[in-house]
Order: sequence, then C-alpha cells, then structure tokens
Amino acid sequence: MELCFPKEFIWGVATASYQIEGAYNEDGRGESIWDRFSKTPGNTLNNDTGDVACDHYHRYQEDIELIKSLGVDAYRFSIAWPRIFPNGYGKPNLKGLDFYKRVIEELHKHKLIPFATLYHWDLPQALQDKGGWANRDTAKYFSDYAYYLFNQLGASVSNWITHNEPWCAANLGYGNGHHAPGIKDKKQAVQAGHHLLYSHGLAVQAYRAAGLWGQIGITLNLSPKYPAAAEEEDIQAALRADALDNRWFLDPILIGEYPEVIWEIYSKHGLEPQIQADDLKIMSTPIDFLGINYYTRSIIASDHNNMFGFKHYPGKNEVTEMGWEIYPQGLYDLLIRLKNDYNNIPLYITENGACFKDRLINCRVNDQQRKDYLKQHFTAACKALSEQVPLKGYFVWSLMDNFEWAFGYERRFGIVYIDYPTQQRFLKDSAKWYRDFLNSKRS
Ligand code: IFM
Repeated sequence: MELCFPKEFIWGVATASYQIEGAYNEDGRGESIWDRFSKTPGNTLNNDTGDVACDHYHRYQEDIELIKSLGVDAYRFSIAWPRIFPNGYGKPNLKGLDFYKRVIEELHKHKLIPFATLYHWDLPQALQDKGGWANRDTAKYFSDYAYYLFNQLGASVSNWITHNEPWCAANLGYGNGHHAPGIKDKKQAVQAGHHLLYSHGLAVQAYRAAGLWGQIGITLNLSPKYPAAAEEEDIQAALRADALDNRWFLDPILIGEYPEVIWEIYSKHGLEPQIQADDLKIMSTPIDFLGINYYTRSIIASDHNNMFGFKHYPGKNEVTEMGWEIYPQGLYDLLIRLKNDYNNIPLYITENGACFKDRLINCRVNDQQRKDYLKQHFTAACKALSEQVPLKGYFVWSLMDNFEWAFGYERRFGIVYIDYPTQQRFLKDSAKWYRDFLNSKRS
C-alpha cells in the first residue's frame, strides 16, 4: 500500500478548537454559541460542555510533541473566532491571537506544517444574538475576521481552510437544532447555508487581496449516495439526495450554481435562499484545494411521503459506535467522482476516522477496529491515487478523544486516548500503527 503514496504526500492529524481547547473564559475569550448551547441542560449527552475539554490551551506544547512523535507531516487545527474577536468584530483580543501564534511557532519548531481552519462551528454568541448565520452581516464579519488572521498569521501559515462542514453548521445548527445554536427552522437553515458559502467566497477574496503565497480551500462533509435497488425510482432518489447533501455545497463553490433539482423543490415550499446578484460569483471564487471529510456512505430509496422524495436505508456492513456503516469503497468512489466532475481540483482528506468503545487497560487501548478502519480507508485512497486522483494529503480524525458535540465525551474518535479526570494522554494501538506505517514509508 505504501508504494502508491508519493513522497510529497502530506500525512496528518486533525482537531478543532472547541473540541479540545477548554479555557473557555481565559485571556479575554468571548462566549461562543457552543458555550451557550452546551450549558443549556438537555442539549448534550450528560450535559457535557467544552469548558475544559482536553485542556489543550494549557497543554499544547505536550500535545504538539505527541503529534511529532507520530511522525506525521502536518497538523490541522481550528481557530476560535471568539478568542480573536470576543464579540465577533471590533477590537481584536491580542491574548487570544497570541495563543495561536505560540501554537504555530511550536509546530514550526517541530517541522510540522500548520493547516488552519477559520471556522469549526464556534461562532461568537454576540453574532448569534443578531441572527448568526441566518443574518447576511455575519458573512461580512467572517471575512473581516479572516482578513485580520491572514495579515497576522499568513506569513507563518500557508494552508487555510475557510469552513469546516458548512452542511452541519447550517442543517444541524439551524435545521434540526441538534447543534448550536439549536434552532429548528428549515428556512433559516437554508439561508444560513447560503451565507456560510457566501462568507467562504468573501474570505477567499480577502486571502487573494492580502497577497499571500499559500493555498486556501474549504472542507465539506461528503457522503456518496447509492440507490437501494437498481430501479429507476431509487436511482433518481439517490441523485436527488446527492444534489441535496453534496452538490448543494460543491456546485456553488466549484461551478458557481446551485443544483436546479433542489432549488425547484425549495422554491415549491418557499424555502429557497434569498440571494443577491453577485453571490454565486463570489462563492465560486477559485480555490486551491477541496477538503473532504469522509466517514460513511448513504443508501437511498424513493419515498413520496418526503419533500425530497427519498429516504435512507441501513447498510449491510459493520457500523462504528456512531452507527455509521463502514464502507471504504465509498471513499474511493467519492474521490474518483470529484476528480471527474470538478475538473481535477486538488483534494485533501481533511478528516477520516472512527468512533469505537475504547477501554484503557494497563495503560493500553487495543483498538483493533480503528486500526482496520484506517487501513481499509488508506487502501481506498491509495487505489484512487493510482488512478490519477489529485489527492495531496490525508488527516486522521482525530489526534485525540475530544468533545464530540452533542455526544459529549462518551464518543471517542482519537488515536490518542484521553483520561479526562487526569488529562493523561495514551497512544492507542491505532496511533502506534499509524506511526509505524509512516516510519516504514520513510525508511
Ligand atoms: O468531531 C466531528 C468533527 O468536528 C467534524 N467532522 C465529524 C467529526 C466526527 O463526528
């Protein structure tokens, strides 16, 4: 397998600010929507919050040493907007900025390449009080925040990701309310999705205006859709599901249009987003790469009781602790499809990994299933690479167990185990396997 990954291929691990940092009220950090949401009883499993999380804010040096010990090339992390602008805009908080300067400095000291995500869901609560992503002004505040960071950090960070999974930020945050800010309003969800993509375009333009030499892209959660049966109805249903979940985000960015089939359905129900003349042009400002978060596939059958005319079917394979079917072939299919449909855009897998019930026994976590999961997905990526897919790198989600949003700390995705009461870190067997895999490639 190792033979098919070129020498310059970038291997990494990924995390996100609210999931690991803790220090929720230190050094001038403002409140985020996730502070507010997780502190509202009943919103997260066991009412867990990110107040302490992995205490990475205080332990970042130890954590970066750990990352280095894995032998990876790069580290993907996110920047907490409310640490930089506690109210979303206005006067920057230099102590917050200084934290990320120190993280980046430490990464460079260890010869690790930083990949910085600007938005991984921790919107300043002050902006939510004005309507959050459903308010168009938030897009402008986002691009100002981005421009500030490009100027402050752009000389030492050359890989930028505007948004992580805008599908989730819009649909889970404003549609079904499972995520912060916990709003259940389909119309707001569609509008929020539009503003997220519009803010992405503005941020890419800001990056170009800053005259920097690095690369910028966006990360989407993508899940290929397969018809439940080889019948026309299910095939059409799967295409609609793909247009709704994947193309609704891919096409505006990479082609400059929304898929018509979904636009029509939204319009019929008065749900289409309000858009202004140049929005799609701005949203499709050329990017340097597309980030893909891949975890599973979907199986789709036709269902006329549903607004979009489809329903989900369970898969036949083993599932992870999240209930997500393990389907590495889906990663291969997705990579091939992105290459073909989107003009060879350079790709990074910015997240791939799995949640299992881990047990720490005598300082060891034997997570054979996670090892298998990673091995199978690496193999799928390898197969795609051998078919000329322009895949440039692969980040395992996650470096360490962390706050898994509405599922709190019960769901573990890390290759490093966190013993939360002591904050001790333990390499799981999957981390050792990943380290050995990387070492064998280099020897
Ligand atoms: O933990 C999340 C991450 O924040 C975004 N992508 C999916 C992961 C697992 O659910």
